[in-house]
Amino acid sequence: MSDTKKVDEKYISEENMDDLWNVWYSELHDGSSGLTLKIDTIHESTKSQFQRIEVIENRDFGKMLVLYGSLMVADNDNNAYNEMITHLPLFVHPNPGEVLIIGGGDCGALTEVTKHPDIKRVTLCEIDEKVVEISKKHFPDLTRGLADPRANLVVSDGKKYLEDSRSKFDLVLLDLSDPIGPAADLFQKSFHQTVSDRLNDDGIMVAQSESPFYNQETVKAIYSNLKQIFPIVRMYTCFMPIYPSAFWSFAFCSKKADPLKDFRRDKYDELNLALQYYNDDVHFGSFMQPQFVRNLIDNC
Ligand code: SPD
Repeated sequence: MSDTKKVDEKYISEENMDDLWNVWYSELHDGSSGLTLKIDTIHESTKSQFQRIEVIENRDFGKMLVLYGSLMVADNDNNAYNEMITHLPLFVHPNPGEVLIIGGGDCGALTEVTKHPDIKRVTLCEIDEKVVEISKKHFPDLTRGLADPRANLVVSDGKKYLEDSRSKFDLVLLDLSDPIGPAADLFQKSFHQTVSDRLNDDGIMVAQSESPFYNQETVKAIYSNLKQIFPIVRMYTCFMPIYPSAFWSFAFCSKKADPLKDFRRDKYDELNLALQYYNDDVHFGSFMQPQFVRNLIDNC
């Protein structure tokens, strides 16, 4: 007599098919640790002339932009980075009129800059047009600033753009991906010197400077180079859960203004911006570093 076994109905019932979705994003930070997120939806998976581009969605972080397998920005985790790279120097520079952003194709930093009414022009120089195009489609809040009449989008290699340009800027923001791939040259000393040459006498440059936990050799090299170019170089940090170690750094580099002495409280109070991360306490607190970070940058 044959013995017929019933196959588990859980796996053949159509209404349960969604529960079987089990697709994960894993980003390794140093080859043995990293961040893993369950993907609810894959919105884009494509390749530009420069890199792979993905837009994926996770329950906690919302839509996320991934370039070459590295998380760049998320609907629910972008305020810290975008507000800190922009508002902090904008509330230090005495009169920021001309702002240049190199990289930043998701346009989050550009949109923050446009919240300052005194800015005359904000130029975004992004090498990969497809990043801007995909960001416009999936991140309408981040890209809102592109519609501002003061926004000027240039699709070009940032290095070439600055080398060919005779323009001078008050503030240059290096809103770069990582020191690999299309942005690698923009982390080098020769490029930082080019930026310094294009800054006005009271100019400020802010560069994203990676994780002080995972990228220690990179951090040391960046700060050692910057200190040879700018009279004032200070690290500040923020909390960014989607980036390696959730602890991210920026190099504040200035020809004159000191972020700890020249905070424009009057302008900060006047604008009274509705922000999520940056405020007057965070302005000062973000320059206070734990000892292991001081050890990296103090004597380099
Ligand atoms: N490993 C990810 C580092 C990303 C830093 N910059 C992101 C730029 C987004 N505008």
